[in-house]
Amino acid sequence: MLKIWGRKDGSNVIKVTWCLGEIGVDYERIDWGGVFGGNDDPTYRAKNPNGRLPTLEEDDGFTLWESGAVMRYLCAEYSMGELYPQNLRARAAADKWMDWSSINLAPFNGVYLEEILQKSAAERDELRLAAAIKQAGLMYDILDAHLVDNDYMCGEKLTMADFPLGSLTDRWINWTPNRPSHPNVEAYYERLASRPAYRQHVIEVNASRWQKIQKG
Ligand SMILES: N[C@@H](CCC(=O)N[C@@H](CS)C(=O)NCC(=O)O)C(=O)O
Repeated sequence: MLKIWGRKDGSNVIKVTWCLGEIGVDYERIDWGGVFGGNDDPTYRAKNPNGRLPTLEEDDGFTLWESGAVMRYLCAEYSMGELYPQNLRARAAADKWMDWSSINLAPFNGVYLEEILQKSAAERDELRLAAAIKQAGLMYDILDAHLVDNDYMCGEKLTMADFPLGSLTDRWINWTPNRPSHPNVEAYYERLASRPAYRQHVIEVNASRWQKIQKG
C-alpha cells in the first residue's frame, strides 16, 4: 500500500493528506519527524536525504519527496484531467499558483510556527509577527482579487492548485491575530470547509495543534 512518512500536523504533510483524502485512495501514514523523531535515521535518509517530511513510498520501493512533486505525482496518477489538469495552459496555471503559494504565501506560516507556537507571549517578537502578517496580507490581496471570478484557484472545480494555498489559508484564517478582511478569501475558505477531506485533514488537524498550544 502507498505510504506517506510524516506527522499529520506538518504543513507540508497536510497538503498531501488532504490531496489523498480528495482522491480517495487508501494509504498508510507513518508518524515521523517532530516529536516522533526519525529524521536522521539512515534508512529514512536513504528515502529522503533531506531528513524532512513528507516522503511518499510505494510497494516497489519508489520514493518521492518535496510535497509539490508528491501532490503533482498523485494527482497525475489518480486524477488526470480533474485534480491534474490535462490542458497544458490549465496545468501551467495550476503550477503557477502552487509555486506562488510555496514561495510567496508560505513564509507567514514559518513565522507563526516560531513566534506563536513555540514562544510565550512575553518572548514573542511582535514586530516580526506584524511584518509577516502585513506581507501575507498583500499576498491575500492578490488572492482576493483572483477569487472574485473563481470559486477555486483554477475556476469552478478544485484542482491541485488549491492544496498548498488552501491548506495554508486555514492557518491564516484561524491563527492570525487582527487578520485583515478579504471577503473572497473568506468565501473560498467556507467552500473548502464544506469539503469533508479538508475538514478532516486540514481544519481538525490544525485546530488540535492550536488547542495543544493554548493549553501550554
Ligand atoms: N520543501 C519541503 C519542505 C519539507 C519540510 O520542511 N517539512 C517539515 C514539516 S512541514 C519538516 O520536515 N520538519 C521537520 C520535522 O517536522 O521533523 C516540502 O515541501 O516537502
